Amino acid sequence: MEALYNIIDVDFKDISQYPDVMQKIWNPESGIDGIIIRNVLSQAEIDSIKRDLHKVKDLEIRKDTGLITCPRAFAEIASESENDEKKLKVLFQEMEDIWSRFQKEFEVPLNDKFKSLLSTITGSWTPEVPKGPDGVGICAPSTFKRMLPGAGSLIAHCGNWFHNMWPYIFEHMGKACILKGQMSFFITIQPAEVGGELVLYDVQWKDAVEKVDPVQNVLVMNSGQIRDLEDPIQTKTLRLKPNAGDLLCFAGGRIWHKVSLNQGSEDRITVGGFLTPSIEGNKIYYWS
Ligand SMILES: O=C(O)CCC(=O)C(=O)O
Ligand SMILES: [Fe+2]
Repeated sequence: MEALYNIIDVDFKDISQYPDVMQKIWNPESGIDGIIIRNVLSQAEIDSIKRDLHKVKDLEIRKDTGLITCPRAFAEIASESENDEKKLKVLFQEMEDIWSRFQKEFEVPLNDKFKSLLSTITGSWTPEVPKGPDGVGICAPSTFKRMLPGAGSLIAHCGNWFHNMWPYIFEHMGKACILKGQMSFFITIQPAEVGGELVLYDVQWKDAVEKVDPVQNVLVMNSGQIRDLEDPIQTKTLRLKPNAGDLLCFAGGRIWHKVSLNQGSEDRITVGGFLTPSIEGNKIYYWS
């Protein structure tokens, strides 16, 4: 049976075979939907990151009963800014300060790491972190997500679906980058022992742009049909579960996806964000 999506699986030492794979993932016609790059972090680096995470506990934001982000991610900035430019600037400025603290607290230089990792696969695009309005502050280059045992999961969504949810902040982002078709990237720091899989559905943004309601995993197809994503008869899935130290990039803007419940006894921990090409076509912004 043909695989639902084409996700390249490669060890970091062989990454030179895919110098512009991000440009391909971005292009829905290329036939490539994602890449798992194995072993971008060593066990020693993972252990070090896990240790250092304890130093930034005060920057954790609890999103719901099962999900903690650190530091605050884009969605929180969007809701806290209350569509006010002054508040947005304050939040982005605060993020710049938070990130200089991150650089100090983490022995592994997370931002440099992502920048250099991404630049091996982005071809002519140079990775860069987006700035706030009028160049004030920065977006977080990446954030940690902690999904708690027995409670952590993500409902079905795709990146494009978020753009209408927070029109104000995305209007700002849209001045610098092409939002539609944004991509997702993350390194797994600690996979769930059981569950906690990234589940890609066989439905894309071109097929469906609406859910019956925000919390149920049920889509209203463009044809008007209702599609239950949890019903295996109606919906095929591709389930991915990278190991600790693996980087995954995928077309999360256009592919509907979820994270299944963490059924293990420890946290599922990842660090990552989104990727959007600049309007001029020479950069790729990474942010979370
Ligand atoms: O943590 C994950 O597996 C995926 C998170 C997500 O939804 C994304 O990266 O777009
Ligand atoms: Fe996502």
